[in-house]
Amino acid sequence: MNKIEIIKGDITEIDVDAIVNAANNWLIGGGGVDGIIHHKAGKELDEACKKLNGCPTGEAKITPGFNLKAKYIIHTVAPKWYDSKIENKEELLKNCYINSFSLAKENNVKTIAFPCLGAGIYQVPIDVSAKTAITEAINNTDFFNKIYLVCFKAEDYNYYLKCFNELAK
Ligand code: AR6
Repeated sequence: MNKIEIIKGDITEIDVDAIVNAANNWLIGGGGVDGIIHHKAGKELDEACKKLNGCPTGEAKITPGFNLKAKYIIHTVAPKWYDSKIENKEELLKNCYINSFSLAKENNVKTIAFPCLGAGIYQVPIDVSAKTAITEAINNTDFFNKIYLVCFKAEDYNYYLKCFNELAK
């Protein structure tokens, strides 16, 4: 289990093969972690994203990392938790992790960092976020050398740690 690390901080500062972005369906840089990633990666990322024809919720697309330390950015779109029209939100969130991991494997990514997908503007509850992220990370430890689950807020970090200690027993 030491291949999984819960850390507190800014995902754009981490030295990994790929970071995952909590993007929107249009892959147009928005707010939150997406905004910081687009800002730091530079204009070339905006251009690369325009060519991808968006990304359906739960799926994932890949670009270079451009000015970031990471070689790749994997863009995935979490479900809007507040949207009552979406019925299978938990499955869609799980698919974000499954499809991001699978795209990472196809590109021989060995170290990867995830933010708490959906847990900001899209309002995924922190318990659902932690359980999904940690379960899917545990399911993928064979291929990867390191999986970082990066929490920006102290309260999220504390919750993730608690959940990790329970699930990784
Ligand atoms: N490093 C790591 N995590 C961060 C950082 C950072 N630098 N900044 C924020 N977070 P959010 P979502 C955390 O809102 O909920 C955008 O506008 C944050 O504390 O970035 O999936 C997109 O374009 C939270 O835990 O993404 C979409 O429209 C987590 O990242 C929409 O927001 C995710 O919060 C996606 O919403």
